[in-house]
Amino acid sequence: MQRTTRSIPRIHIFAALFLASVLSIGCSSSHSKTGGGESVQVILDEYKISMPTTFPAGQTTFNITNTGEHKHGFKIKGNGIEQELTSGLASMESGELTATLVAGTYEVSCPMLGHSLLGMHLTVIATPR
Ligand SMILES: [Cu+2]
Repeated sequence: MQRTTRSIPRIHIFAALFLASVLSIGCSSSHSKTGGGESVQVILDEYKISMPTTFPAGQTTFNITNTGEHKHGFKIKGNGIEQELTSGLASMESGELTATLVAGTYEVSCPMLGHSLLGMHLTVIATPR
């Protein structure tokens, strides 16, 4: 019988790290201050966007991860601002979008065709500092 050395596939390590970060979102504040602004975690899935619905106005970096199986994107619109990820995120891919938000209400959605209608849209509020 042949002896084989079994190594843990890299993907499992990434999955474990990712799960750990998702779990930590659940039990701690999901936005935190970094350098110049606030960072907000966003999870995209079929067909919903999970993120805090209120966060402080100002420079905001959205750290976006697609945990779904399909390609998803991220768009934020409101108060004269309209920004979106330059490309969609494949399954388990992450991206970052930084926007300077004045206090007010914004519409967040997935720009992929039909996804907003399937539930990938959300109203969020940037609160005055
Ligand atoms: Cu989508």
